[in-house]
Amino acid sequence: MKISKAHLEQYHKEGYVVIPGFLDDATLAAAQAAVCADHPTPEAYFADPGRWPVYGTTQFSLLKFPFGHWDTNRLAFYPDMIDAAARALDVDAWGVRFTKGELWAKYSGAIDYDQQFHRDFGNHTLVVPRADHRYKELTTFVFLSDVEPEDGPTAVLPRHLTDHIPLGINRIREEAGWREQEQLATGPAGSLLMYSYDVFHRGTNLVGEGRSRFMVLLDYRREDAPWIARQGWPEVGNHPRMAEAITRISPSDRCLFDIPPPGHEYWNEQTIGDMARRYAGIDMDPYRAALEEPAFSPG
Ligand SMILES: O=C(O)CCC(=O)C(=O)O
Repeated sequence: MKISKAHLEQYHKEGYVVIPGFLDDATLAAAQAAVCADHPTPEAYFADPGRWPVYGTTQFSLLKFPFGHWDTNRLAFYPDMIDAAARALDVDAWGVRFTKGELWAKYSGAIDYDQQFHRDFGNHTLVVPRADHRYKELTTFVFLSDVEPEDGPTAVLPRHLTDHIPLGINRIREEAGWREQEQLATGPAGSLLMYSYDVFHRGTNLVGEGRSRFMVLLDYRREDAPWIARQGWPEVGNHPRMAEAITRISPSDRCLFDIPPPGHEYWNEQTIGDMARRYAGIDMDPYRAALEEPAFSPG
């Protein structure tokens, strides 16, 4: 589902928005089935939590992109996601960059998932957000399971409560009564949470028996804000799932990883031919066509 103007306005005004029904049913079902390539199903986990000790050693029980299955990886390129990112960041689709992907599973009782309120920019950039919202980063959480209050929803402080706190500060003390004012990002599987990296939020604990939460977290920035980064994509360049993604996605989606668009001077007969050798099955025709038509410009 394309996000609406009202969703975008809420994202800009309060720094976050939850959009129920964002994923279409088929994409959601395929992604839910694919999660077990990387994490145990709730049935498998709760049948024998001791078999999965990693979930008891850290609350960051997540896998970084690329994940173990195309059906979770492809969420990063879901057309309505790229549309949402482009509109939130005020660029066209060719101008969006992908900065982080995480597939995060949480199971109640494994560990305490409670967090302090923080703004994400602390480990997303070495500089600070701008108060006029230029060069924003967009964080998204794609809900692959229903998230009710007892399922550890992300808790957010709407921007109007915290805008007076200088943007050099990325943690706030708990005793100030913030928890009474937090909003819980709940929603059914298929929902999307969007928030900005200057918004205070925190992870909450899963309470109750046998609860679990599965999320895909995808972050995006504008092409002209290279100081925002979480993952260096070449580092996973030899991962077979990365090669699969680069092969399958469109030229504009490849720009998400800073691969030059068709028509860029990087492309010549040699680089086009050797890309086809590196990525068996990749369609390099758009790059070849742009060689023959130098006036081509993306978008
Ligand atoms: O998992 C969540 O709901 C929030 C996590 C978070 O904010 C973080 O780890 O920085």
